[in-house]
Amino acid sequence: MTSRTSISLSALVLACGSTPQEKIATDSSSLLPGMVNVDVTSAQATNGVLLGEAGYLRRVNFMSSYSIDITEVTVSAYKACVRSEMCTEPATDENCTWGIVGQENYPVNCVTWQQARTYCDYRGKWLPSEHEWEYAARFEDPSVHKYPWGMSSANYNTKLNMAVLTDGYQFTAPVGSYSPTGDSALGLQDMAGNVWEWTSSTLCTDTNDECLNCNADSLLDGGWCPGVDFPCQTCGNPQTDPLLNVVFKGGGYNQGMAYSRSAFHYYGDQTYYSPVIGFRCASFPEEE
Ligand SMILES: [Ca+2]
Ligand SMILES: [Ca+2]
Repeated sequence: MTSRTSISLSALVLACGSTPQEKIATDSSSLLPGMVNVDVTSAQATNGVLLGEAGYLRRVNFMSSYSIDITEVTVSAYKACVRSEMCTEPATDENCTWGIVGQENYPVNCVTWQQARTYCDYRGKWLPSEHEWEYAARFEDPSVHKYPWGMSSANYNTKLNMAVLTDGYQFTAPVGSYSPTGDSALGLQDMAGNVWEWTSSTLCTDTNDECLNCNADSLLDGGWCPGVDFPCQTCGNPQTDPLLNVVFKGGGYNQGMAYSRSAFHYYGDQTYYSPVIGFRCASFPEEE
């Protein structure tokens, strides 16, 4: 049996044909504070971790630890990418945060999936897969983390920005406004509520059994790339099919608690954007 831990990161990078580490090396600003390491040692020791919920459980193996942004990507952070001319400006419809004075520390929203991907690429990172996002939100035992902070929805209006009038914000809130009360076990902020967050994952439906059964062995056979859950071709390739649905996670400011469960996901095609959707990025962990 192949040892997952014996596969070096450099081998993975070669297999994926992309070199996020090289970008990190040439862009010191990507070594920003504000990421946490998601250690997968325990998940590997127990043959993976169950993510999802009843009826939608998936056993997931991660081949390497990774890091993930503590906050949603802010308007201010996104601005640097626009200035570099690598990113394009978000839309400016009603309730979009781009260009609004005083909202630099709000999550950038009204960006398409491709705009989110481009920003993460600019930072030498990647858009997390659904599994990377969900494991980070529910770490380390998903069975006790229905929400990022645990199982209870008590005092929810102090833990996330959602559709209630008593939580202080009708639309988006500055990132971290509900910290530390609503933080995940890893200290991640706004993993429930505020804006939904794009992931790299394509939508796998119940009618697509082959895709749902794309388990750890398939992943090993097909290689593993950061930010990719299912290398199965049956899931489709969003790069070549712009109408393929991709997944976003965590619920938004206009939804209720049911949508903010860490296992829940919704989806849109690559051209979709909304004031209720933003994103955060993942990367390789910083070297010790
Ligand atoms: Ca609210
Ligand atoms: Ca969020």
